[in-house]
Amino acid sequence: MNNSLPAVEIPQPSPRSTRPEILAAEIIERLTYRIGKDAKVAKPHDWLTAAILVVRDRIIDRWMDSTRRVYEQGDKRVYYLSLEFLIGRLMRDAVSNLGLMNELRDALASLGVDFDVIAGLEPDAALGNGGLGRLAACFMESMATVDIPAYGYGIRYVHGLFRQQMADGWQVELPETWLAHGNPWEFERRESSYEIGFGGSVETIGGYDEPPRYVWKPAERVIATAYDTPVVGWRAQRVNTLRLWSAQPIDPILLDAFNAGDHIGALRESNKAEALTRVLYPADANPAGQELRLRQEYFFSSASLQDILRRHLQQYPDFSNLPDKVAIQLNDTHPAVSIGEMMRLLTDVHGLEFDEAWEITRGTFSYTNHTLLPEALESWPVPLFERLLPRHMQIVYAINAKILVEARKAKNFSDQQIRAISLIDENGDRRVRMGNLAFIGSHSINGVSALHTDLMKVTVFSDLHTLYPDRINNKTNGITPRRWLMQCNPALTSLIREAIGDKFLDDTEALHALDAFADDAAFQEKFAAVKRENKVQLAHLVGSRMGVRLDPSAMFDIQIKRIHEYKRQLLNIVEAVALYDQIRSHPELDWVPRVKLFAGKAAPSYHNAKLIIKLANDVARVINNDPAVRGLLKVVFVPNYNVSLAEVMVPAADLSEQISTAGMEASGTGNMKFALNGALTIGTLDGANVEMRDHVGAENIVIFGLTAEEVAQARADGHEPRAIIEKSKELSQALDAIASGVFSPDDRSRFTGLIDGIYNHDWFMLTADFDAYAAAQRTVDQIWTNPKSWYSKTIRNTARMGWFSSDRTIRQYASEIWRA
Ligand code: T68
Repeated sequence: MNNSLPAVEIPQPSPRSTRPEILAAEIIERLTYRIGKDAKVAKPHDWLTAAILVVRDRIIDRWMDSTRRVYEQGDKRVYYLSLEFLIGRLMRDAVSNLGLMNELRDALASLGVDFDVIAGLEPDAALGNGGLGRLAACFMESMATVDIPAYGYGIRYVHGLFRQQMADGWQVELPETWLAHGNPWEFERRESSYEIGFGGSVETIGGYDEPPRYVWKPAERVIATAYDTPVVGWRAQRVNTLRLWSAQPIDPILLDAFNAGDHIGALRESNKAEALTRVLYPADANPAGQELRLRQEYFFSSASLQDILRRHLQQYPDFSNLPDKVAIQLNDTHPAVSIGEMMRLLTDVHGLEFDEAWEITRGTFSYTNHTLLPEALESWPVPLFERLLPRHMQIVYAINAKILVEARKAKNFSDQQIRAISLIDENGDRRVRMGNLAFIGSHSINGVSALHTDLMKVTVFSDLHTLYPDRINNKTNGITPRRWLMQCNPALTSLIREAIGDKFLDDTEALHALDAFADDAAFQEKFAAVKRENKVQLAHLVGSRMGVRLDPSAMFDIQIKRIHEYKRQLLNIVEAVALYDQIRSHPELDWVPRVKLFAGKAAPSYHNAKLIIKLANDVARVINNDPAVRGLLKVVFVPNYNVSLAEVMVPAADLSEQISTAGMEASGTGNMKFALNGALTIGTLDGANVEMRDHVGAENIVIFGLTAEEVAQARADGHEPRAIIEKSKELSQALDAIASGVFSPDDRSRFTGLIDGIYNHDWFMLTADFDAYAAAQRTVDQIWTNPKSWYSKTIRNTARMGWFSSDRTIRQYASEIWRA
């Protein structure tokens, strides 16, 4: 605001009407004047864009109002820094949260347009790999819902997570192009641009009788430009901002080079800058060790930090109150370099003393850990870090010196403990440990389920936990009930409203009232009818996409998530093979008809995960073509898993597979989505499954297998898979069938290596859990054959899952970490 301008009366725009006639008129207006199309020739995509523009206008008033309110009230702002936001489609979410669904449907219908058809054309914003990115999206919606002034910061990848195609049962990755038709939700903010440096050197100024000052002279610079997307909370109480950064060159074209005839060279800088935000790294559980990834991490951290500090100085004279007015949450270590960047900006740019800057930094940052897998902990080679970020390297050394002295003095740490907490890993190549940096630079470090948090304290962060015993805390994950119940399962939502009224729409824990209906025969029947209709819809999708016919009266048994050995899709497939064998040997028995559905993407470089996809498809081909098991067993791998596919599969599941090796899945969130939508869970005591059992009751979930403690013990004692396999006839037959090529007659040794891994080390304890898993599946069959019992349990799941709303999670972050 320029305060020297004369005060003029700015006419306020009138609030937008929500009457269908007005909405329809505005849609035509947008179609004509914004898109430049006549209604007679408009394509479905044009209608979608026009409808989004009309919806967007209904958001803007509230957006500005929310922004104004924080400023006027001097509220604390929360910044959620995440390299991933796995959003999916926005249309249904926005319209539903605005309470405009019926009005917009009617408006479009009056124009001869079907809402569901155009909503289905919206591409998924797939700016994330899996659970971590989806959690960030659920949190954004919940922060707006529970009225927390929050900004999400991330990268506007031009290409989100790859499209997965199957070629002869193998995963093939194709580029994803969500921006191809433009993105009507976003606002480009040219004025919010920052310079980001890389490389170069550091100059030291002064240092004799005054403290030295450091000036970083980067060798390369790019511009970060902001794109803002409004995020609407439930009932549109508040609208927050998701700010995604895009990289641009400082000089779009080197004219000298161009004029000298070097047409390609003239664009080199420009291409290099734009490459920075071109594509999402598709590796989920193992960090991508490449330079471009570190550049992405720093680029987005620096832009976000500069933006945050600028906003603070607009409102306050200095940074002394930063921890009272700003909370920055790091979504895993991917943005951890922000801690170094904050220190650099506060000391080198704004002139604070190191110690003062450190207090402010630690008071402002908090960090969420999402994995204990040692191979997934990020670390960067010192030479790379130093070359790209020379000033940050110095800052890392300075922080390290300070902390190590503290640890030796205050806690009398041994050399071994000092080595464990150091920011530099000195075993082998020297590397910067991003987990330790995030921990040391934060006042709060949280895990994402009770079990995961307990394990953090005794594994990865045991020595840091000894040094700072008050920092680690738990925030069990949650899911937004708007997307994962109300929008994806409207029929169930209506049924619940009929039964218990509307309270649960605003307070998911009010679902508890459904408990009273769990054994009500009439309610069970309606609940079953809703499930069946959802299964019919999924069967349609599978039929039209894959040409496979599914029988909706069979049990739909679903495992959908990233493909990873620790998630044990292989356990599920091996059990399917064993079951297939059993059915063939005993056709006279009363088998429960099952459809086993899988979906999920594998990291492109993860060989075994890709082999598991191929195995699922090979097994599916053999089983689905065998008349001996027709009507009893089917296996389907649905390609290209994404948020929109999950929205169809989750409501259609009878059985939810949550079968990771205990101690390895930090939380899981798919487990929560299924149970909320009335599926029974078969699972291990891992991640949030443990707390789900506590909430739904042990009699309403099927738990099997080793506990985390038993897994650790078995590994320590020397787990002997071969001995276990020899004792289990079903398991050894199934493994032999796979290894010998029964499912891969075209290449009999295709799976030999995969199965050898199980015989030789079986790190993921498939053999240890197999018999218990198979027995648990037969328990599931037993329950299924008694529909009364089945629906009594599944209704209780829906009734008791309210606690797993991300609104609850966010309230806990707000009161215990952010103090916002
Ligand atoms: C997941 N982590 C956890 N990581 O596996 C899951 N990693 O248990 C948990 O529920 C979820 O986080 C939310 O807390 C991930 O999804 C990644 O996607 C990832 C991405 C890049 C690098 C490393």
